[in-house]
Amino acid sequence: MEEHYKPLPIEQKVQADWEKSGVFTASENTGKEKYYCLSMFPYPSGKLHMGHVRNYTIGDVISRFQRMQGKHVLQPMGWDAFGLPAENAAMQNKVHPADWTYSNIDYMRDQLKRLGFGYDWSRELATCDPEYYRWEQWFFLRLMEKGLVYKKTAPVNWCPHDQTVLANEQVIDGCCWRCDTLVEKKEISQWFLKITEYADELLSSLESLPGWPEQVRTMQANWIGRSEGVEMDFAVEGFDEPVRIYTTRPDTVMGVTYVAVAAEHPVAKKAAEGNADIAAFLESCKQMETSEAAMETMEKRGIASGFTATHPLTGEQVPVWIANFVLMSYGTGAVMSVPAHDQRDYEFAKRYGIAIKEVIASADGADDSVVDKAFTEKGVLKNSGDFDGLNFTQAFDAIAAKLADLGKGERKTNFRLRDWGVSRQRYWGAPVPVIYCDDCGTVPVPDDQLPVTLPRDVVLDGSQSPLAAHPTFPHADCPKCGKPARRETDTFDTFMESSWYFARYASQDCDTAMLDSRADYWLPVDHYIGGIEHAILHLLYARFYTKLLRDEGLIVCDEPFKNLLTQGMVVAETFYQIDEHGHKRYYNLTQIEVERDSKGKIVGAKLLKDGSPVTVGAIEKMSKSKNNGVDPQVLIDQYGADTVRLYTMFTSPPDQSLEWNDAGVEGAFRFLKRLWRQVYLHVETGLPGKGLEAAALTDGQKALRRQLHQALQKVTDDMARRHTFNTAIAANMELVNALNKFEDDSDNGRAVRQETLEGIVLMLAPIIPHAAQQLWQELGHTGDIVMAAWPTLDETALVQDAIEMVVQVNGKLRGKFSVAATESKEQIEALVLADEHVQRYIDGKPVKKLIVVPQKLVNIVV
Ligand code: ANZ
Ligand code: ZN
Repeated sequence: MEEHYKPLPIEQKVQADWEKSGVFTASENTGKEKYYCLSMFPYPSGKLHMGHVRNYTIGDVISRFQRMQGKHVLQPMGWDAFGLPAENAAMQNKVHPADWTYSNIDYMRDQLKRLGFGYDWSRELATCDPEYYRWEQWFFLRLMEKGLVYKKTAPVNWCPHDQTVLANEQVIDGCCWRCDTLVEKKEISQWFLKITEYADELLSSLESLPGWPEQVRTMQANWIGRSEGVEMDFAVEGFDEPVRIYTTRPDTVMGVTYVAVAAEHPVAKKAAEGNADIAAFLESCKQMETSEAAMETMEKRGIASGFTATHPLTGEQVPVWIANFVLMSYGTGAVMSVPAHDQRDYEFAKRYGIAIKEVIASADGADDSVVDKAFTEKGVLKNSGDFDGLNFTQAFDAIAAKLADLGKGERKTNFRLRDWGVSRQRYWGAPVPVIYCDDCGTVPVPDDQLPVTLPRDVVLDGSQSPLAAHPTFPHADCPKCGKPARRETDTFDTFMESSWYFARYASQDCDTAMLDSRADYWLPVDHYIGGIEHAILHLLYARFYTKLLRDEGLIVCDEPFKNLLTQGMVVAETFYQIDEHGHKRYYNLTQIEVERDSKGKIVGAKLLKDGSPVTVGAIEKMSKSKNNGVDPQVLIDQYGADTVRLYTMFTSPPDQSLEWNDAGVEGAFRFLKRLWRQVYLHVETGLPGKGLEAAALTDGQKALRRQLHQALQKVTDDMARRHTFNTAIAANMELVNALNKFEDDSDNGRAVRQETLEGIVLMLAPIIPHAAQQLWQELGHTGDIVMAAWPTLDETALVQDAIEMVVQVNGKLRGKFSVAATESKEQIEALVLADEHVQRYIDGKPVKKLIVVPQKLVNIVV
């Protein structure tokens, strides 16, 4: 055996062995329990960053651990390969998006292999491959047949100078990133998927996911935003149709003092005719941001429409206002306003001098005065005629029934969730497979003409939609009547591809169908690992797609991901100088020299190139913009993959943020060297000839075995249930320390050392698979540790037969004592009192009190 740990040749050799034996190629073996472990696939941006390394190490550790548990494991990998950065790179570097993407994939695939991740590479897929997106197009047409897709106009960011649609990230401070022209909102016709049809199920089946973090389920539930309420009609003079409002508080209906409508509401439009002030107000609402965060904080403004509405229950006339906080896209685009019990309505009423009428009293004597703010709690009705005295639920039911009787309203459930707009006016995406014919209308591309592939020869200059501007792509013959027609030039949102890739891995090579029976074998994914930034959209769309695939009869499961682990961010210090324009200029750790105090904390920094002082900024997520990334490749080259894997798993539990620390990497490397040395010293003197003789174990041997099996018990739980790989590693570090002090070269001693080393190597194999493989063989095993079984717990080793107890006399520590674990309290008392040493301290005085705390201490008071 080599005396020193040399990671690079070992890793190369071990990886070549895996490649040759194909251990990670998964088939559909029905004899064993399957385990599908999946990490979110990367966007092929160029090279791996530390966040990827962490994410994929977690997934690999879980996969390898489950394999050692005897499961039949699938762990695939692929590429989320469509998207805007490829188009930007194409413009900057004059390289085709396809070439850029595929060469990035090649580079990053090598990096993943270099890290030793146990992927089944035979199932690799890239979403920009026509063989992948053809099935997405095919499925879209199935949804179209079912009426689950439709077209409607929706606003986009539009640059009037470049005549192009901009993605949100291409709008910088309201201007076009390319030419700085002020961006406008433009309404264009786009494709939508009816996710709202599944809103109820997407919400209710969250309950079937106990393996998801509570926080993520809450985020999903809030995003779906189910609310139960009532819709009711307020007749408005001069309109044939009454104004229908939506409220979740019908119990407050007697406190309505005005009605408010959105700027896009028909009543608002009509009011603006011939009224310049109202028209100007409506115009100013157009520039408004509609994000929820912006809505919360913006100034509530409005204007009286001049119309009045009739209260459906009292017949009273109330004014109709146009208000910027009422959204046309939610509910009915109109609300009944109850300033006494809604804070927003309250502020609005105060500002514009509108009446406030209190109708809810506190049910539990709390302060319900409406003096400087609304009383928004649910309570008991007052000033509400026949409804007085009812509580919220009673009032809800009574008022809903009354409105229904009068034909003026009904119960209604609403969702905050909107339908999913999937059209993008970009090049690097899957084409929407539709043709427009003047005679036949919107015609789907026939299945046998799929995939509709992207043309390669496009002009990418950012000034127009490349597909629309292509000389031939937009021209197609109508599949129905054969006349010249127009091809759709929108492409799909890239979330479309990432919503079903996990299923396709199961049937990756199937060229006759989107999925085959293998999908049912592998799905659902047993463990899904990825960033918290995907907690809402990606996961929601993937869940939605799963239900769509199920309803199309392609799979049977209802939910795609049984367990979910959301990894924390990788964060690091930032370093900057302020330049002559007052802007922060960030420097990478490699460009500066840091000064640390005795505890290792950074206290100062200067620039390497000129020694000028650098400010140490906040600790932030590693990112390009803060220039605080650490290139994993540099570390892999220097220390090897096992050290990088060990470091990322040891530094913090996977769901918490990992604060980068170079010294920690060095520490991880030193540990591997120590472990190597222990095996080396053991192996060099010849492997033990005999197994251990249990009956003849000494106390020291028993103690080491106990520590080993206690560690095994803990590590198994850490790996399987808690996913705290950091504490699993720490337990093994302690074992290595214990071995360092274990100087027993008897036959039994050597056998115990062999057992301990094997235990450590097996327990760490999921984390440091290359070193583990080599050490496993040095310890005398021939097979591949990838397929080795997880060590079995020896319960008898856990039994402690001698316990160290502390003896105190009058509160002072007077000695330590080794007693048999089976000894009774009385026996211990007798033993202690008979001890010479203790006798000296008792000094012939009568014993007033003697307390035995089992397994810990004996306290004597004299
Ligand atoms: C009267 C009322 C009285 C309300 C009261 C609340 C408290 P969720 O739970 O989110 O569904 N609302 C309805 N449509 C709206 C729209 N298009 N834009 C802005 N606000 C709208 O919220 C429903 C509540 O939000 C409704 O109940 C309505 O105000 C408002 F003491 O009606 B409420
Ligand atoms: Zn036609």
